Amino acid sequence: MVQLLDQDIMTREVLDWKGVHLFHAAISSCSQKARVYLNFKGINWTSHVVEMGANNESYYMGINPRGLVPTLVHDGDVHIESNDIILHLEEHFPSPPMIPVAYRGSIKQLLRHEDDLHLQLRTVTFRFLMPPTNKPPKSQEELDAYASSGSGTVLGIADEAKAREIAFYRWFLEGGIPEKAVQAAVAQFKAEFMGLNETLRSQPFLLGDAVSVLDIAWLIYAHRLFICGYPIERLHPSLWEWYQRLSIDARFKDEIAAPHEMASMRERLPAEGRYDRGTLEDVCAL
Ligand SMILES: N[C@@H](CCC(=O)N[C@@H](CS)C(=O)NCC(=O)O)C(=O)O
Repeated sequence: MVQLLDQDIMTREVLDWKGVHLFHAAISSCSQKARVYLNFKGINWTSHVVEMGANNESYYMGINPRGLVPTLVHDGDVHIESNDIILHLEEHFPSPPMIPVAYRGSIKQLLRHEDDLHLQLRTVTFRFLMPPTNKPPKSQEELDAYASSGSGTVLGIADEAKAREIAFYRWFLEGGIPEKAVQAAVAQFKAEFMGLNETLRSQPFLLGDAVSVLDIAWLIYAHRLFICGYPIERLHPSLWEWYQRLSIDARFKDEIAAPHEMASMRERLPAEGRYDRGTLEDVCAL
């Protein structure tokens, strides 16, 4: 669990907050995951929307030293990392349970495996979904400011996650995301999706007969890949059936479809020129 220590937090006002507060952004996949989970649990929470850009300003960097969303403030304790946020809430709000008893020992590892692909998800997103622009998403000056803002520590230790973030955004200052990185990311998702598809051939949900936190986590990824142009239906029919079944459930639908800019994106991509350098299927030879 990543519950920050006092010394990690510079925006001190949150330490006095009572109840469940979530800092999140509409189109952020990790925020979607946390919101879907909150919907399933029926937990009352206070929303703090973080506009992209404001996540690197000093107020938010003082709450989350990585400058990433989501962040949970629960009765004055600050938790980062979407999967850890979910696991923390599951401990405090056990009903209805969203981790089958048989998986209580392994769920952390299963979720970590999903989170390990987060930068790959962002790679595919920036390549196929973001509006075309010649301006890098973050300038060198912005990256320098990011490097030195916030406490710089997580759990009291100098945080290495920032370096990964900076390396990702430096790609855009050096000519864009390398095509090889896009292809490698999609290949990793394909391998994962093949495994999930196999599981879903014999059971309705990833951990058995009931929806679990693992379904939430992977559905968000499957949705993002789908709107980027990944052919789930053609390559992974059981995964597609699961995705179709779950994504019409209001607890998912309201979070993954609500932001209009995302909802209609798959349809708008060709007209916006996103496919001028090839569709995901072309680029990744799927
Ligand atoms: N492993 C982290 C990843 C968090 C993350 O990368 N969040 C993205 C949105 S999904 C973000 O805040 N991006 C802002 C940025 O790149 O500046 C988690 O699960 O919470």
